[in-house]
Amino acid sequence: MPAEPEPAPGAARLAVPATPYAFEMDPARTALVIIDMQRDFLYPGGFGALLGNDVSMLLKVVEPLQAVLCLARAAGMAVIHTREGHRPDLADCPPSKLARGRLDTPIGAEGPNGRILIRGEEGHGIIEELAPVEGEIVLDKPGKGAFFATDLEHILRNAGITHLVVTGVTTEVCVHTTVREANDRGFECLVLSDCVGSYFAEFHEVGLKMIAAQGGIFGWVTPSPEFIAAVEPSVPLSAVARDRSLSS
Ligand code: TIU
Repeated sequence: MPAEPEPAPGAARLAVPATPYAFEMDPARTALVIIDMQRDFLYPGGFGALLGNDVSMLLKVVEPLQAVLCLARAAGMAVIHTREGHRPDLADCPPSKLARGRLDTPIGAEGPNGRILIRGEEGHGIIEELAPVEGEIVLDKPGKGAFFATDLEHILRNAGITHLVVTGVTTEVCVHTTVREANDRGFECLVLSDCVGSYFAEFHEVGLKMIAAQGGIFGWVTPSPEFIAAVEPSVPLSAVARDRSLSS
């Protein structure tokens, strides 16, 4: 395990109030990770809906996440967007995943937003409100965790990233899996409670508790206003204003 890099000269180490205790981070060594904010999970007719879920449950995440993304950009933090999905020939989709749920419209079948969970299709894309901009990483992943069968760890280590602010959907599936994977690799993870969402209110609540329990067994949890209040003072006012106008 490589040693944590020395802080950059003049690096600001911020303390974000969180459960179970303050999350200390340097924005220059922190990435905002946005998990799977794709039409396939948030819109009717996609993979999430075909699994029998009420997709409207996830929409409440969009607005707070937009504010966090805006701030992260202004603060110069690395931004990583992930997308769950597969190659058009399904060569990277395990038969177990394809068969799971005994769906009438399985992964790869035609849906209202194109082929379900297939790269390049309309449904696979990230929703407009959170569209990636130039310079941000878009990471395609075949599994639930963002580290499985991807080059994410390599990308983070090359960029000197040690801390992750994790957002997106769903709390107990792709977010949880990614936080667990990141934690085992030595990354410090802060999950923003109102910027992650689940089709199941109960799983969302318990999923967040699981992360921060036992002294922060997998990481830290806090609502986005706490994160914004802690980071915003370190951002030049002009950068925040410019980014807000770009995102509106
Ligand atoms: N079904 C469900 O809750 N989630 C997924 O299948 N993928 C993600 O969480 N992204």
